[in-house]
Amino acid sequence: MKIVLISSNTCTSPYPVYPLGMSMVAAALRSAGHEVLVLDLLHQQQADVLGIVAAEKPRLIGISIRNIDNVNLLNEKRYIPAVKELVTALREVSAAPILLGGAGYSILPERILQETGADYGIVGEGEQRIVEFAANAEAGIFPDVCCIRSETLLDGGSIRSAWYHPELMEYYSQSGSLAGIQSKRGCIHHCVYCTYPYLEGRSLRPRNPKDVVNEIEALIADFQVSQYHFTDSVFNDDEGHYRALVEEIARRNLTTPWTAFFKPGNLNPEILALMKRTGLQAAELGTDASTDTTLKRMGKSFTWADVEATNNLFHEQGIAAAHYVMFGGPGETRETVAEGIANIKALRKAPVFIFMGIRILPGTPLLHLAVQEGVIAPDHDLIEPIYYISPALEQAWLHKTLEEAFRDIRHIVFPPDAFESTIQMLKKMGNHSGPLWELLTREPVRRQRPEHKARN
Ligand code: B12
Ligand code: SF4
Repeated sequence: MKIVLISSNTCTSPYPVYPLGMSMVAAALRSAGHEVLVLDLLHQQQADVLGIVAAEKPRLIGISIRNIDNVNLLNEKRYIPAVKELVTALREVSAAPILLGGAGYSILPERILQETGADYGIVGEGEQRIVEFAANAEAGIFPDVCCIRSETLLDGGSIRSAWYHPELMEYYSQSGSLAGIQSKRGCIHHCVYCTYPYLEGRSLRPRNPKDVVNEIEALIADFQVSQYHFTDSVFNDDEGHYRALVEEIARRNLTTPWTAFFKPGNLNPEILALMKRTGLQAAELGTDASTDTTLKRMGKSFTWADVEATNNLFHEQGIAAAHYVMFGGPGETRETVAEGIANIKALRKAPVFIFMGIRILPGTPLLHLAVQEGVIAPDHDLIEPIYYISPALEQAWLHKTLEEAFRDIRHIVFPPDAFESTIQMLKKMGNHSGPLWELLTREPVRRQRPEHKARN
C-alpha cells in the first residue's frame, strides 16, 4: 500500500533536527512491504507537499509531530496551529485517513487529535502499531478508538535502524544538523517535570551495540556524516549499558565527533578518556537545578557536589560540557536563587544555559503539584504553554535577578536563546554545525567588519 509520511517540524533552533522517529517508522513500514514516501515541511514548501500527495494518491497519510512548542517562556513558539492547517489542506487534496504520531503528539494525544482534526494517532513508539494499522487499513478495517496506545514495547534488540533518506540527509547536513542515532530507549528516573520516561518507558531497552555501531558506520560511509548525536534520554545510564557501546565504537577505531545528553555523576576519568578517544566532542548535562534543596525537589538523583565533580571531570579531560539549569522550580525561594547563582558562578568555566520556569506537561508529578499549589487550574488546557514558577517567587523579580546575576558573564546564557543570533551568524558564515556552545568558553572572535558591534 502506498503511504505518505510527513514531518511537520519546522523548528530550526538550536539547529534543524533530522526526523529520526519518522524515519524509524518508515523503515518498519518498508520492511512490511509498503511503498513509503517521506516528505518534510522544513525541506519542502507545504504547497509542494500537497501537490505530491494529490499526485501520488496514498491510501494512508502519517504526520509526525515532534514539538508542541519550544518550552521557552521568554520566547514562546507554538507548532500545533501549523499542523492543524496542514491537516485541513490535506483534506482538500486527499481522502486518505490521517494518522498522527511523534513525541509531541504523544504528550497530548487526545487534545492534539481534537485540535488538528486528524483521524487517528499512535501514542509512543510507532513501529509495531503503525504496521498493524496499515495492514488493517489495507483490508478496510479501522480501529474503534482514535488514540492507539502501545501496550507492548519493542525489546532493545528488536529496535531497527532508521531509513535515513538520502535527500533529507543531504538537506539536514547542509543545514548544520547533527545526525541523530538512538542507542537505547527508556529512563528509570523520576524527575518531576520530565516526560521522557512516559514517552520511552520506565525500563532501559538498550539496542545491541554492534547494530548501533553498524548504523554509525553506515551513516559515515553512505552520507559522509561528520558529527552525530545520541538521542537517548540519558547516555550514561546507571545500569552502564553505554560502556559496551563506547567499547564497540573504540574497537572499530571510529573517531567521528559525537555528542549526547549526560546525567551528572556516575562517570570516571577512564570511561571519559575512552569516550574522548571515540570522538565525544561535547556533553549536554541535564543539571536542571542549582542547589541541593531544589535538586531534591526536582526528583534528581544527584547532588550539587556531583555536578561540580562531573564538571571537573569533563574539564580535566578537555571535553566541552554545557549545563542546562532551570530556576523557579519546586521549592525555589529567594534564598535558593541566591545560593544557586553563587553555585553556578563558582563552577569551573563551562557554558550554562539558564531557563526560567518549567513547562508543565501532562502525566508529570509537576502537574499535580502545580494544581495543588494553585499555580494552574485543574482544567487548564495544556496545549497552551504554561510554566511552573514556585509560588514563593514573583516572575518579574526572578527575571530581573537572573538578568543582573549573569549579564556580564559570556559563558552563562540568560535568557537561553540570547546565544541564538550568534549561532545563526556563524552558520551563515559556513563551516559550523551542531550545538556551537563550545565557543562560549573560548575568547571572542575578533571583529572583522568594524561597522558591526561585536557581541559577547
Ligand atoms: C534528542 C532530543 C533533542 C536533540 C536532538 C538531536 C538530534 N540531532 O536528533 C536536541 C538537543 C537538538 C533537541 C532540541 C529540541 N527539543 Co528535543 N528532544 C530530544 C529527545 C530526548 C529525543 C528525540 C528523539 O530523537 N527520539 C528518538 C526517536 C526515534 O523517537 P521519536 O521521535 O519519539 O519517534 C518515535 C515515536 O514518537 C513515533 N513516531 C514518530 N513519528 C511518527 C509519525 C507517525 C505517523 C507515527 C504513527 C509514529 C511516529 O515512532 C518513533 C519510533 O518509535 C526528546 C524526548 C524523548 N525522550 O522523546 C526531546 C523532545 C522531542 N524535544 C523537545 C523540545 C521541546 C525540543 C526543543 C524545542 C527545545 C529547545 N527549546 O531547544 C528543541 C527543538 C529542536 C528542533 N529543531 O526541532 C520536546 C518536544 C515536546 C514539546 N514539549 O513540545 C521533547 C519531547 C522533550 C520534552 N520536553 O518533553 N532535542
Ligand atoms: S530529566 Fe533526565 S534523568 Fe530525569 S527523568 Fe528525564 S530523562 Fe530521566
